Amino acid sequence: MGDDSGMDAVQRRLMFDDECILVDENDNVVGHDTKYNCHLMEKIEKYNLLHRAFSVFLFNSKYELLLQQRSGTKVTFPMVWTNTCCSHPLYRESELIPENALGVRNAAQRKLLDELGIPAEDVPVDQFTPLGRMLYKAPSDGKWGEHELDYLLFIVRDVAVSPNPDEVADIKYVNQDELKELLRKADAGEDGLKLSPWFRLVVDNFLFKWWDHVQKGTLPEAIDMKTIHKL
Ligand code: DMA
Ligand code: MN
Repeated sequence: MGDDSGMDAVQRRLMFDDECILVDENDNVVGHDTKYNCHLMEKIEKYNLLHRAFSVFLFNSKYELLLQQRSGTKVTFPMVWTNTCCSHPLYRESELIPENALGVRNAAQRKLLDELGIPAEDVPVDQFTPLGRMLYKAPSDGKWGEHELDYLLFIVRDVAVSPNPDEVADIKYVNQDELKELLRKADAGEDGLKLSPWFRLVVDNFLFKWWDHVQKGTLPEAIDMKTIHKL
């Protein structure tokens, strides 16, 4: 199993307390396992472990997207810039509710508070729009990585933010041009700037066209919860 003695105590606790939902490639629930096991590349490869996840994209009323830089203590993908908030719905009744992805939306509300200090009343669960699902695999370092079926959730709200330093090193709101500049810098390796692989997949496949829908008020036209995009 290797040595986890360098692992941050807060992140270690989450690795064993959080019970992720295992799914098949069609998003049927097939079981559950610890966050620890679900993110070990060795187990992912050996048992083809795939778990359910979500990625929130929160826009303010100026249609700027809130980004976060993950804390240096995260076990997977420390210090990379990514979308507003990502995590996993847990294997518990309130986060397994399938109707219009309510379980995932409940989990999103929980983690926006935990990671960014956004009060639940600022992000009512009925304000999230589930837009689509993507399946991807991404190694972090040699030992850890992701293999997820990821629900992509948009929400447009002005919110109070107070980042939790155990989770988040920095935040910023960007407009489309500012994000394009960040992408350019990341591609050029400038300023040591790194982006998460899942954020990059969303950027390259969906983000700008969905963002245009946000700005035009036509977001419902972009919803496709039938397809699971294998990326
Ligand atoms: C996992 O995010 C989910 C995705 C979409 C990568 P994470 O590593 O930030 O999870 P957590 O916040 O639970 O550690
Ligand atoms: Mn994961």
